[in-house]
Amino acid sequence: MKKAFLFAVLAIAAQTAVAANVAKADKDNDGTLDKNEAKAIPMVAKHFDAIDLDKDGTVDQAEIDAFKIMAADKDNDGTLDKKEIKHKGIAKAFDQLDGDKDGTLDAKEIVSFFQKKS
Ligand SMILES: [Ca+2]
Ligand SMILES: [Ca+2]
Ligand SMILES: [Ca+2]
Ligand SMILES: [Ca+2]
Repeated sequence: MKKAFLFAVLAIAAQTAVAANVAKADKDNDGTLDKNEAKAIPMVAKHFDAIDLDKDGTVDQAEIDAFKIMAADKDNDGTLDKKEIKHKGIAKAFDQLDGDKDGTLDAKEIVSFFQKKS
């Protein structure tokens, strides 16, 4: 029990840290980071084009969260199958998120998970 609790706390702390970074870097407070604003977060600046899934030239929190989840793509095929997903909320919502019912989640399907939440 104790261990599970600690993991939950750590997970929340990690999420809050990035959320705070995005808010801080978002100089014009429009809820997204453009390339200039993203320079404040090296991880985001480095992977900007990969993170910007809808190619609107800005990245938002949901896109950044989805990008981090995609790091679990062990076989690098660009999608996550049920075995690769470690995120409990996504694993639970897998069938709803899998819009094209191909049995895997791509970054766009994962982004919708975070967009629904916020
Ligand atoms: Ca902005
Ligand atoms: Ca975008
Ligand atoms: Ca995969
Ligand atoms: Ca799918």
